[in-house]
Amino acid sequence: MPKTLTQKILERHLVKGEYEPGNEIGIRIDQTLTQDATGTMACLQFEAMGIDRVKTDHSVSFVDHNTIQIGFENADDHRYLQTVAAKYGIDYSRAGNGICHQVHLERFGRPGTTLLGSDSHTPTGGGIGQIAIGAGGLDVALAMAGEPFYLTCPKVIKINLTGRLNSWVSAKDVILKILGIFGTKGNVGCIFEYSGPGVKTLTVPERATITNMGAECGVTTSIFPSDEQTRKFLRAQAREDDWQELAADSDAEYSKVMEINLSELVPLAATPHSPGNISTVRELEGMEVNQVCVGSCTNSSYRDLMMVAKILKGKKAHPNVSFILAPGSKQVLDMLARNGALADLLETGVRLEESACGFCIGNSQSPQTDAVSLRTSNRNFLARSGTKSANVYLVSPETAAAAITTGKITDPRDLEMPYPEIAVPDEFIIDDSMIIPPSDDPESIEIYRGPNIGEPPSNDPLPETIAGVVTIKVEDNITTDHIIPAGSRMKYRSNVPRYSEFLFEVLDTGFYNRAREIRDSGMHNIIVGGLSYGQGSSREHAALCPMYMGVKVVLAKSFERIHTANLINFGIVPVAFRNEDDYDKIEQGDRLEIPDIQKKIRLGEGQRISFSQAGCCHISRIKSRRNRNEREDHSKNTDSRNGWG
Ligand code: MIC
Ligand code: SF4
Repeated sequence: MPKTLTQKILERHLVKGEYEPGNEIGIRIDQTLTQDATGTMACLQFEAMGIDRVKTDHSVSFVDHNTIQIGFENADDHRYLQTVAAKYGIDYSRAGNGICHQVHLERFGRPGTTLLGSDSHTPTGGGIGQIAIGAGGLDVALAMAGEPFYLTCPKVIKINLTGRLNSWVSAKDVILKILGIFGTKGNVGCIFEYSGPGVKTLTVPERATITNMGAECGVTTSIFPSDEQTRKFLRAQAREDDWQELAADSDAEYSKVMEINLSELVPLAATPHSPGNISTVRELEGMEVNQVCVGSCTNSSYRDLMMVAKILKGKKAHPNVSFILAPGSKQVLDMLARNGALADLLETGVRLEESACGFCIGNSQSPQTDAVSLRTSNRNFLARSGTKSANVYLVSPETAAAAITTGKITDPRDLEMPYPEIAVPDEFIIDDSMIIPPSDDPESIEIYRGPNIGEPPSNDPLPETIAGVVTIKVEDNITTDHIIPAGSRMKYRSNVPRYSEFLFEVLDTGFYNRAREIRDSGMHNIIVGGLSYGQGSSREHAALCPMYMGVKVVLAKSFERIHTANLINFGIVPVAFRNEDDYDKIEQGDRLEIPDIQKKIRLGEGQRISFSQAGCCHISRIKSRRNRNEREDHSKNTDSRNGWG
């Protein structure tokens, strides 16, 4: 029976269930990655399991998100992570060594293995032929403890690549095209598997751009075959021994096939405020630009930064454009420093950030009010840049570079210069000195706990009856950035009570006070959402903080995968409306009762995701707190508490 590449790798790792799309399966995890913003919680959870040493082949703890140290909190977290890594057998990649996905691809990813990461862009590893999946910190902590990772056995969608990219069109345009086709919702439970003659025209870093941003479609992951391009990349990383050839059988069957002719693609952009809003750059050209940010785990490889450096050589950043650059890794920065490209970039007037997530997560370089900001990153959700009024456009490094010199959105095909050719170097500079291996004497390691490290809050058992109030009703496509912002708030990740104060602040600053009052009155908080609730990141704080505030149920039209798992892990029941029109019948402030909830979950036969998807929970409204007229009157009231009390 011919097999897809996904099936081959998953079957080799299967420890529970049968490989059959839609089934719940458990897989063995070979490698894990954590980053600091999700990693402190994951490490606290791992510590609580009382295990001496991680049980994976390889676990790495990266510091890349909270590297701006204003106040003691982030530095305390870094030190905590370093001591945990030393004690429990984890490699520790220090702040400044680079973004977890970029560094993992360069130094650790191995074709044919499984990687679980507490970050939604873990699928970057699919560029090297890994089944690389993003998850919440608790799931990653369990994988570090040797437990299987449970997931819905995915439907495999083949993306058949033909042709070859034209000059000035690059991998970012490929994934933007795919986002334009598949959108950001409705793809839960699928994997994109790349195939076809176009695959061999793409290098590993280009493939990694595509698999990285596949996360925005909501798929479980994306994967490329492992071929001569993969071998070349691994050889240049002095890791050829990690290579193996991997491909789907030529007659494998897929749940769907999508043809993409690379030769037909043109420069594209994702327009505000979703990576799924796709336009051609041509349609946007002429728009004045205030800021251009190059970097992030999507587009900060050697290839991408060399492209920008070569396009800009001898030119200056436009006076109205603030040009920011964050190299993906120390390796990339070393390469640029030694081959002279860094000097070329400095001459343009670039503002250099350290090798880290930087601007991408809004903890630095927030643009001016109403700015147009062009970024090579993967998410342009409302307010994620740190400036709510800013309009962020996601583009390729080529399109970014064009705007840096012209000060306007410019189709890079109009630049009057030959297209720079950037090959994968024969040898990358290998210097792993910022990766600290675990201690040989773990018993001697004392875990450092600064005042910022709190115990993860615990939950009460799920009651038989949920009797609660709809504290907030939100629309479709609510991302975890809406639920709990990152940016300048992220330093409270290890302090759940404090971080919870920022829940939903992008949408409704009254949420926290309402939720606190309802919780303290002994009632449960209920969130009502639309389609694709919980898009975006893997941050479990989008469940952990609501749990702390007494949220017991999220009722939505549909949920995204990682967020569903996080809700369940923290004892919040995700319930899908059986009939989507019921969404319109519920208002903020309504009281709802869900009787026998535990029984209903058991009837779902323990299939945690199918429970919510089946919508098998019957909801009865016991009474509406106000009638519709009162609600309308109330909407004129500016009291942030929304009249509850
Ligand atoms: C993101 O890009 O949104 C993040 C910040 O990397 C998150 C993780 C986090 O919130 O810590 C992600 O993608 O999972
Ligand atoms: Fe970091 Fe941005 Fe990548 Fe998230 S998307 S891991 S914040 S670079």
